[in-house]
Amino acid sequence: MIDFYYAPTPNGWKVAIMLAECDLEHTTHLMRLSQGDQFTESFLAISPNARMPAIVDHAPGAGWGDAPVPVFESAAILFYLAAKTGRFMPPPQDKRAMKELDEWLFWQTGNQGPMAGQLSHFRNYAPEADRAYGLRRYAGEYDRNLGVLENRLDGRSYILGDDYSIADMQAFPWVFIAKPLGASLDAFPRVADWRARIKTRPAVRRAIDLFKGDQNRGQHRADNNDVLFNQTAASLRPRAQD
Ligand SMILES: N[C@@H](CCC(=O)N[C@@H](CS)C(=O)NCC(=O)O)C(=O)O
Repeated sequence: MIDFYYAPTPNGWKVAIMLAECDLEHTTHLMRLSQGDQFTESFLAISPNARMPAIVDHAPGAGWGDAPVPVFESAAILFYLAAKTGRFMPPPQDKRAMKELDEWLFWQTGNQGPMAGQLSHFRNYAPEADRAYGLRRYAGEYDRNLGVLENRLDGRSYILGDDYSIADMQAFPWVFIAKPLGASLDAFPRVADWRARIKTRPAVRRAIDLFKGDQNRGQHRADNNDVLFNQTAASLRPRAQD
């Protein structure tokens, strides 16, 4: 059994997609990020970066010992679940394909994800007066990353080639919401086709609908919520669970 710590955001969807694709038995724990669930002592023990998604696998299987396995960071979770199930990753003996999987998981984690996240921040949550430069900078970086993906999809149906993999699950959610981020996919036809192919998968539909009503659609912002925004190291002082 797997405990899944989740909020309905693009980063949460990545793992929700994989759990649904693999039909893995799990319990979803909805996190109220605007109220500080990410800073409770019990959650920080699982995810020291105070971010969801995270999982705890209570039946990790051969080679892991008896203790439950906690995993934080979406790419690490997807990789862990792919290795556990043997699904949505290349055969481990194909070293070149595995190297490419690593590259695209790291690319998303270090580039597309944070740039899109900052674009969303400056578009939806930053104080009005402080928006302009950040919006310009991260809209440009988001666009640049769409260009990287467009080039990669030249001659490929999916990021690693013919087969849909965890690299696609990792990158899809931030492309899925291009329109609300103020971006158009018109200049990126391969990305648009790839997005359309992935969007129709039943597991993906289920994942992006999970706790949809609990999305932060601009109601918790930097000017009205000092738990989710304006964080510093002091934010990491564990709070009691309520
Ligand atoms: N690189 C991380 C990013 C995770 C992340 O930024 N999660 C956000 C929600 S989308 C979060 O938990 N935010 C809580 C907070 O900012 O306090 C991953 O891919 O897992």
